[in-house]
Amino acid sequence: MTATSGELELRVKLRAGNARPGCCTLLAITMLAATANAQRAATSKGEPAHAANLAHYTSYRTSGPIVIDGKLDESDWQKAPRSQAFVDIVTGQPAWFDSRVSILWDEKYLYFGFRAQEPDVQAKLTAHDSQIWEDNDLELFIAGRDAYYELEINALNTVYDVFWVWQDIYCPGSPYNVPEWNPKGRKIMVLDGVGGHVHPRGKRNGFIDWDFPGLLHAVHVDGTLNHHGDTDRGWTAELAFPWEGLKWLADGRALPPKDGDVWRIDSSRFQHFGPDGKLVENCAGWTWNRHGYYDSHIPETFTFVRFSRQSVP
Ligand SMILES: [Ca+2]
Ligand SMILES: [Ca+2]
Repeated sequence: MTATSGELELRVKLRAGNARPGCCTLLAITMLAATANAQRAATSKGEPAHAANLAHYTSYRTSGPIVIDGKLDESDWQKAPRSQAFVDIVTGQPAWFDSRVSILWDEKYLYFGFRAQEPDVQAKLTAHDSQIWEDNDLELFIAGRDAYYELEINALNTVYDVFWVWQDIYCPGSPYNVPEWNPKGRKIMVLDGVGGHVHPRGKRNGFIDWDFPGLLHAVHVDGTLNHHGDTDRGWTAELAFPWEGLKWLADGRALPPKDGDVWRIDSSRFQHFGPDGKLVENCAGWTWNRHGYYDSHIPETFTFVRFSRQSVP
């Protein structure tokens, strides 16, 4: 993949001309329209993208320390609710391997713990911010009102992370009119959708050169990495995000959250190899909720994660 004019080409064919001029005073209307358009688009295809069909998850506080070593052997991880098994991103049909996520938190961190069944754990990419989707990976998205964060990780513990800002929020008075989110001279991607789907809100700037401050991450392989002659059980990933790094997505919510605060979060997995170990023609995408399109970047389909101040029951 070559970089031109500071922008990376995307793995998908981008469609031009879909951006709308932004205006902060019309933001609420814009958001409602975007949501309504997304729902209409989904309805016209019979897709369950509306909120009533999305998962709700309760994230509890930890009762003890979480050691970021990739192993989910802390009692809090053992007791924490697990998501439903990820399903096909387009159809909602069951995936051929089991993948689940749990989310915990404490005063300093937001924690993710992934469990991925996998009989042949493999990965090749080792450079930070390389194209992790070319390996089998686990992914997460955390959405705010006008921006969202994306992370991908492979079984070598290599991370790709990007902070995406919707272009329509760049206007006078916007909190994103600051040097940190000025795309000029930055290594960015511009995306209006993935896999032929175009989001009604239009384009967003992806700051690939932004790295989540203070992120801790580790993986554990339950089996042998890149050894095809045996049968593995899978791999787990464990991540800790300092709350401070989520300030751009808080939209006035407290960090750490107050009891009952709700955030929109997604988790997913992309899988290049079938149950027979052979390369599949089209990389499978499995998500917490069905998206209806082969597009991870649809915040309206993200799970409702409610934060509880209770310890894990
Ligand atoms: Ca651990
Ligand atoms: Ca990055």
